[in-house]
Amino acid sequence: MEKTFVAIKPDGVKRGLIGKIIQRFEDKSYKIVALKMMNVTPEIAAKHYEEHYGKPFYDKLIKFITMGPIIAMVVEGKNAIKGVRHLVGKTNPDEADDGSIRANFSSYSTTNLVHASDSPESAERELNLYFSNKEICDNYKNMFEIVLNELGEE
Ligand code: FUP
Repeated sequence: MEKTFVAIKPDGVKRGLIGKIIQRFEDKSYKIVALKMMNVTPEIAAKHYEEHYGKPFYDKLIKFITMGPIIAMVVEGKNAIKGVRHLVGKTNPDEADDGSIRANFSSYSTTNLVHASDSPESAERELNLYFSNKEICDNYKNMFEIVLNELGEE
């Protein structure tokens, strides 16, 4: 099963949307295998967003992600990296698919609620930036897996 890194950004936490956002991933069959609330330090923020260093929106992005706690998560499931990105929607909520989290809950590219890894390489890097191996609890099956196992599917 594929693992991806997801964060509910400070706007999602402050707006009381933690439960609603997590529900979207669970509804779709994905399994939460690690979860914590934390403040992002400037050092972690710089590592997380190093690909954007020097871009016009970089300073605001770092200010925003460090301005209050986030919910950091590892989400697991079949094709989870692509699937979670699809549920989250495009960076600019005005261009995000109807029904996606960003389309439903935001109108701004800066305060777009959720981060989700965009490739297997990013998932690996971001997961290791925010979590240690012992914080990953993937030793349980959710209901989707239990039913699929009964059918003989992985
Ligand atoms: P995404 O993968 O959809 O989170 O988007 P990017 O990695 O391209 O951008 C990371 C974050 O930078 C976005 F979530 C918000 C911020 N950003 C802006 O504020 N303005 C932009 O034009 C692009 C990105």
